[in-house]
Amino acid sequence: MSQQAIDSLKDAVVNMKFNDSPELAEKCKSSGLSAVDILNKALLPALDVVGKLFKDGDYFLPDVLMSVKAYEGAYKLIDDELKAGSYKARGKILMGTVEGDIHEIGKNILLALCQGNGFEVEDLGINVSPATFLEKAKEIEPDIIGMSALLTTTMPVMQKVIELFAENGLRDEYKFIVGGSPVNQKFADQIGADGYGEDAQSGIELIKRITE
Ligand code: B12
Repeated sequence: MSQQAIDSLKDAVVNMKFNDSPELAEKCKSSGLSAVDILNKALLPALDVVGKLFKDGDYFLPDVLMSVKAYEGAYKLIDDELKAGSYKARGKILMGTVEGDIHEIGKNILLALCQGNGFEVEDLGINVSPATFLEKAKEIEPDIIGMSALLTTTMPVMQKVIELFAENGLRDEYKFIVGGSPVNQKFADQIGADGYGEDAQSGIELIKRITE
């Protein structure tokens, strides 16, 4: 029964059935599965499949967004239980799209994966200034600060963020990771970032490596 519920929920997320996913998550719960099980056995493997379909060109952006919507609808139902402490957070991630840039889809997918993997997430949103990164980091003391940029013109802001932390004597308090389609490992090295992720999957693997 519970395996069937898991399979149906996973199928709903992979196949973008966002109207069905909340009810299917509810069914998983009533069949006795814990939030952690629902996350690890259905939602995460589903996002994994979606990520691969996108990478292989079988899914396009609207497909990914609808799958993420299906994921979010189900995730909402287990969020409280996860946050209640039955699942110890693996680390805290502060993330935002840098100043001048309003692209957020990739960042949001990575954040969904972070949440799904049990990380605590603080999303600064889009168009985030270096000062805001600094202010929020001081307040919540994250393990990792993630920055996203989709424009070649906004990539340099990532360096400004790291420099501002350095000027305030806080560079080594945090690990900085960067991503977004124009960003690459070489650029990450140039600006002194601690890591680069090509896509959400490699992003989450990087985050796990850093926090392990
Ligand atoms: C959707 C989109 C928009 C939407 C954004 C909507 C939204 N809510 O995000 C809208 C229409 C608003 C938009 C606006 C603009 N856009 Co636009 N946009 C795109 C488009 C088509 C898709 C971007 C996207 O979401 N990709 C899908 C996601 C899943 O991929 P991703 O963002 O790369 O993220 C993945 C990885 O990079 C990584 N990742 C991302 N962030 C991070 C962070 C970390 C820490 C890690 C580890 C990993 C990671 O993981 C993600 C998941 O796998 C791209 C073209 C393209 N094919 O990329 C152009 C594109 C990025 N846009 C472009 C441009 C020029 C603009 C505009 C300037 C257009 C204009 N003249 O107004 C404005 C800019 C506004 C601004 N100030 O930001 C150019 C950029 C060119 C350049 N090299 O600078 C592109 C490349 C289109 C093009 N070929 O010309 N855009």
